[in-house]
Amino acid sequence: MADRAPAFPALVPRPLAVAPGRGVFELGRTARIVVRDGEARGVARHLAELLRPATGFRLPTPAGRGESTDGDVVLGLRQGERALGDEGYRLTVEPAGVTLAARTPAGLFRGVQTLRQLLPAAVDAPARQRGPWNVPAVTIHDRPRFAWRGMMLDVGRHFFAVAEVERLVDLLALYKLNRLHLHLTDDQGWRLAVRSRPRLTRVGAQTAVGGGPGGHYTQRDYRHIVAYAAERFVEIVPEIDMPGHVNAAQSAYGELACGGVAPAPYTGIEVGFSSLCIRKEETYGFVDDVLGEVAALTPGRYLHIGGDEALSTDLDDYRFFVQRVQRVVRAHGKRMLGWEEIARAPIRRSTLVQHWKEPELARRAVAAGARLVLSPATRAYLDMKYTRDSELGLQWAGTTSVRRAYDWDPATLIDGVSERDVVGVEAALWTETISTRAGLDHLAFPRLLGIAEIGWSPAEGRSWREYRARLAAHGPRLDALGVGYARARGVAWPAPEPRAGVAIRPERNVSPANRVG
Ligand code: TNX
Repeated sequence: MADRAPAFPALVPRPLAVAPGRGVFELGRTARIVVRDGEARGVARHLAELLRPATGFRLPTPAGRGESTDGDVVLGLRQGERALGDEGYRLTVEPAGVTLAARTPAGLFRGVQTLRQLLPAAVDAPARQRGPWNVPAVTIHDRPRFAWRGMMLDVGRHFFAVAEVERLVDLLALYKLNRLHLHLTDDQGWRLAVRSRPRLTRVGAQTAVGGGPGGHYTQRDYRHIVAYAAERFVEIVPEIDMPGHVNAAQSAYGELACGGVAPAPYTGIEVGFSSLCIRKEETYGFVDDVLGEVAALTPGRYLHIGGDEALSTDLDDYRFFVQRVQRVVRAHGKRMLGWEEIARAPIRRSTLVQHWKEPELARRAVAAGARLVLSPATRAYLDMKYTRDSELGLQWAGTTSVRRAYDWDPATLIDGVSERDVVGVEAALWTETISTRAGLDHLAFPRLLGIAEIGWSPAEGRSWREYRARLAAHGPRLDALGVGYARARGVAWPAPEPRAGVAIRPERNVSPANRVG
């Protein structure tokens, strides 16, 4: 895939190695998705479900040692192939059939996304489309550069319903992202039910930025999101932001404030004014109850304790708090993760630190032996405006074009921080200025694709010139999926095509989301 080559294959993220073959595979009406190992059955079913609506094919998923025949897609696990790693795969497309091999179901799942992206974009439409469903022959070897490839969604400032979150999980999966960090609590709202402290949501969830109605996830809702994500090999990372950003919690339980008086709900967008009462023992009963329930609900390995912008917490108190909470997280069997400010406190080597602004704090974390998740606000904050005249978004870290979100490298971002200090990258979508799917789509897409590629693809060979041609080819796919991405300048987006067989009047092809941007 040299710079001058056409954007084939238009895969995002760019795979490690692509070798074009001879001829074309056509996915036909009688194709089957044959599974060689029971463990891979779920992935085969998932692939069939992805392809059925647009193709209209049955795509049965027979298990067992069954022979495959011409025209089938075959999924198999090869535990022995160490070179494929935990998420890598090898995809072979020949005129006679498709073979996908990986060491793990997760690897097969990542490979399925590649096959999906090799098919015409219309395969991602929700209703029957005209074929043919051709894939040029190719062999792809692939594995990720970083283990942590995430996105954060702030459901505290504005609440996003379960269906919206799960739709986002589907989109993360398409681009091989594997973490969804949910910022569940902030000054403006507490969004997860906690059985031992029912007022957190009964009172603390009723507000949002701008005074909207708020909302929250029941524990059942949250479990549903976790399971939905797990089926797509996405790990949910829950964040309970402390000791700052706690106005909603204190509005429900006044004893969490040093003065013991519950503040009024907050619907503005200032930060840094609230703090838990650090030297009160009750505070730690609260922390233990909340983190205990969140840990029990979360099969993932990490609990994010926030720790950012605790501007009204005294520094010694802050250090004391972080150390104490670190013990609570461990006692509940999880690894702690926090925003970069936690590097001001003594932290364990196993703690992860999320860089967003200060290089010095990233260096301090590394000096303590901890590793970093990189979310530089000037690159990976999806809530920054694209340009000065963007309607949505903030601007405190500058404007972030599609190019700027793409054109950086984790190994050279921060002096004194090298590749081995970095577990990966995470895009962050704060929601002060958005409350709808359309707003989310507009800010996240297409910039999220760039972050996904930075997390997955090797640095060598990545260039904006080559990437933007591949990115353009994702416009029709995002259109087919109903994603209202920003058709930002600098990318030669193909004209949106009316969907064959769906409707004649163009208005009916355009979801409300597409009208933004
Ligand atoms: C900073 S980044 C914050 C958030 C805001 C965001 C807006 C970080 C850890 N804290 O509270 O929502 O800026 O871009």
